[in-house]
Amino acid sequence: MSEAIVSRFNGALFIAGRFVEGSGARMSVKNPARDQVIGEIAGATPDEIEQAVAAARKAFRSWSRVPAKVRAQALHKLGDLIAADAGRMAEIMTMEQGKPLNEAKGEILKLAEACHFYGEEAVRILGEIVPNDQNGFQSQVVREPIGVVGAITPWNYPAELIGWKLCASLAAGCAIIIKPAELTPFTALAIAEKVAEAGIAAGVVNVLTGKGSIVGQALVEHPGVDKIAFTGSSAVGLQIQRSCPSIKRLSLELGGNCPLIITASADLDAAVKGATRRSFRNMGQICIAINRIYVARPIYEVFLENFAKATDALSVGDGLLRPDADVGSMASAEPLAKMREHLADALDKGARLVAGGGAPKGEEFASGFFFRPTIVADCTHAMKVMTEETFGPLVGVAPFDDLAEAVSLANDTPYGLASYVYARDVQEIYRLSADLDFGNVAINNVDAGIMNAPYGGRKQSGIGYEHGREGLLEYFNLKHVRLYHGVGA
Ligand code: TXE
Repeated sequence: MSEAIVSRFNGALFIAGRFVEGSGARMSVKNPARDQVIGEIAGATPDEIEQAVAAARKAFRSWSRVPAKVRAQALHKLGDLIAADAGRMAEIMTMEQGKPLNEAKGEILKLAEACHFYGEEAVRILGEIVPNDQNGFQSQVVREPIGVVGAITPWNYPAELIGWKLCASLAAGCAIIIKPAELTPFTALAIAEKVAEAGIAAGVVNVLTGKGSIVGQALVEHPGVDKIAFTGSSAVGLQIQRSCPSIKRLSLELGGNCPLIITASADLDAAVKGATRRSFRNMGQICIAINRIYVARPIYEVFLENFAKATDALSVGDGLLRPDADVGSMASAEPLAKMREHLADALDKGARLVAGGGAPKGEEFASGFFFRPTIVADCTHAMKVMTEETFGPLVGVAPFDDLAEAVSLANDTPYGLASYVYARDVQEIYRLSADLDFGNVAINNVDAGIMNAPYGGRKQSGIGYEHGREGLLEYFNLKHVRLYHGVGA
């Protein structure tokens, strides 16, 4: 059954409201848990890219004039359709990405939530009347949709990372061309199918599959694309920023290397629970995953012991066969190789292995990209695990002696996306929330990104915001209208 649900998307592009068969070179798509080919995509050709841009430009002219209430209704309908089909869409995601089915379903439901959130926000886009410099004048500041958005997305959250861009575009009155990651194109095409079912006008949403360096880059360079909304590696983000041939709005949601600080006042059980969840969920393939943990020296060993126990208890499994597994397969061979390299580097430089360290044993794990969630202790910043984005189920732990040292270690990174704290002392909490140089600080919880608050990084972690009202405002231009009405002049 599973094969059939992706094979109908084989070679498909979604242009001007229709699925069309792509004429470009084919690339196969694999189920990483079994290293098995499940389908193929067509790399969009220059001609097909032109067709999508033309369709989006045409659709933008009318969609931007559709009343906000009608756009909101479309978003709510889309959210309902996605939620109603969450089981099947999750299966598609698990097949191409490797995360356990229940987790994939949770992600699809989050996509539906984003539709409803931006459906509500769509009707609350207000302008401003600003105080003016002379009598008889009025200054209106109005928000107008940017135009055509190119959304370039990665494979770790194949639905949500499209969803934030798609929903904000729809709410704002923009048209969008989505270029999903090569590893996870079918989730994107399944979303396009829901867009069509929701009756959203042709061309408002388009999906082009293919290589980032060709199709993604073509969108970056195309004069008909007004904004690029990108999530992915810092290296590609920088490449996009540098290679944009004309002035274009950019939002870049890039990599992270996220610290967790656990002070001596922390609730240790809560800290262990939070650390286990946020280090290993989605096999650590999250830009806001906890990568490194600094623990107050008096509780260092007891934390390590409990953290190792909780980590060893995590279940690993083929996400289709074991929907409720804690973690599944990594998405491909590359992130697994990078994770192994970071582990070997840490061990070579004197780190102590306290949990995991290898692939699980058994038939189920014979051909996928599985690895047991792994903890290394006594780490230093000479080790890659503490300074680079591992993007895998590996976390480094180190002790600290005072809060200033913990802050300085936590901030010692080119990234600035998310940081975490467990502490009960109120002064420690205030000080850490002020001193951590990250766009998100989660204290006594590990949910750094929620739908109604802005989410974005500093330094090499990117520019711009997603989520919340700020995430929507990124899809508008401001226009100042200065009006002379003569009254009171
Ligand atoms: O990302 P890429 P990948 C990090 C993480 C991971 C690494 C590589 O460290 O191991 O990035 O992952 C498209 N012009 N993150 O390879 O290469 C590409 O096709 C335009 C962090 O998936 O950045 C895909 O659609 N587009 C991150 C998208 O960019 C280009 C999430 C992302 O690809 C392009 C994922 C180009 N020249 C990975 N080259 C996070 N912040 O969550 C590639 N692409």
